[in-house]
Amino acid sequence: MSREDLFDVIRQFRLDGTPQEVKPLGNGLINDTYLVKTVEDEAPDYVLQRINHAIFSDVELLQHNIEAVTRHLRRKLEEEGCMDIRRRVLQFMSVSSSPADRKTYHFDGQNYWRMCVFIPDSMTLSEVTPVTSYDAGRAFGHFERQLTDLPETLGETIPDFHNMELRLRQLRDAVDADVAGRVVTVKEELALIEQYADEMCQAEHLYRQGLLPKRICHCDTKVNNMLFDATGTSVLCVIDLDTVMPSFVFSDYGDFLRTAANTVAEDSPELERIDFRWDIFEAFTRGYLESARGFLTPIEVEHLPFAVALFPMMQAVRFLADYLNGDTYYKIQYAEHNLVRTRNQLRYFQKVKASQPRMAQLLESLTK
Ligand code: GN1
Ligand code: MG
Repeated sequence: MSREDLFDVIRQFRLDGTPQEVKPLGNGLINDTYLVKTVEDEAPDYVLQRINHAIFSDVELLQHNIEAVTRHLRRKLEEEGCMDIRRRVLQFMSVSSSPADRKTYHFDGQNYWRMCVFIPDSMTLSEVTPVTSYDAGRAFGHFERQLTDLPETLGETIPDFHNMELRLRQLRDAVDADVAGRVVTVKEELALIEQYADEMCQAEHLYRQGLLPKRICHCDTKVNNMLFDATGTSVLCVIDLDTVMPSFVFSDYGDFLRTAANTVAEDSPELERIDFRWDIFEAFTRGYLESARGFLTPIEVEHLPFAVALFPMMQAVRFLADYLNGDTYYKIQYAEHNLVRTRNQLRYFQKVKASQPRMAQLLESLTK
């Protein structure tokens, strides 16, 4: 995308200030993100995103969800008398062509785009300490709690996003089709996945029995999806709201620990270095329960150790399916990237499994 093309897109939005410079921002696996700097000191800078339309096929619904959530969070901050609202919740810009319905995305004939205010004096973390992990737990729990009384109904921006039964079906379909001829090379990984397949579908079973609720969750709770203040010590706001939708709370609790409590990055090939960080788990759990225990049901709490195992397994299933499908979903940097990611997640899953009894003990002591 040339600079001129990007400026054409930027001009479609109603902004304060004069856009001056555009440069890539962040390292998400899904959307393309840019920082747009404005000339004036008093005008905000902005974040421009090309929405991955292949993944988020219903952009109307996507932006409906995001607007409903940010509006609700802003209202709560106002009620609390918050003095720093512009740094505590994302604000999406409307396009100039539709002053009446305040549409917050632009379609250029090929791509969908949106812009939000860049939050100044903030930073993202790529790793956590027990201290920041405790803060993150509190913040994600708080985020869920704030949304328990959201007046609007949200749709699923990716239908059945964290439905393990569906993810397993997609993997099995990928095995049957074997379009990239890679199935012969991943027999061991497939066997391990199948060994745990039934156990990993517990949430869907409980849901069908009416024992587990769906709530509004973030569904992509990596630590880099939250902004910390400039000192990196306290959470300002939760970002990347594309996957905010009804799900099981396991999504937020389990997916955070999937990345944060792994001693290495999700795509590290150094399997022997992979371990489960108990200190991170404990700190995050304390923080999360502090915010969330008021609304969680006993069944939800009891299944939190299940959630810690579910997410690396689900991610392994998703990475492996993509590998078998010829790498059409996740951005990759080299041919075996998705396979390396799969093996990493499976090894981490085994480490998590070994710690589950101890997790149950901690939860019991924290919720007594
Ligand atoms: C994707 O957008 P990003 O990179 O934060 C993915 C998550 C995966 C993650 C794995 C919409 O998240 O579900 O857990 O990659 N998001 C979507 O790194 O599929
Ligand atoms: Mg992200």
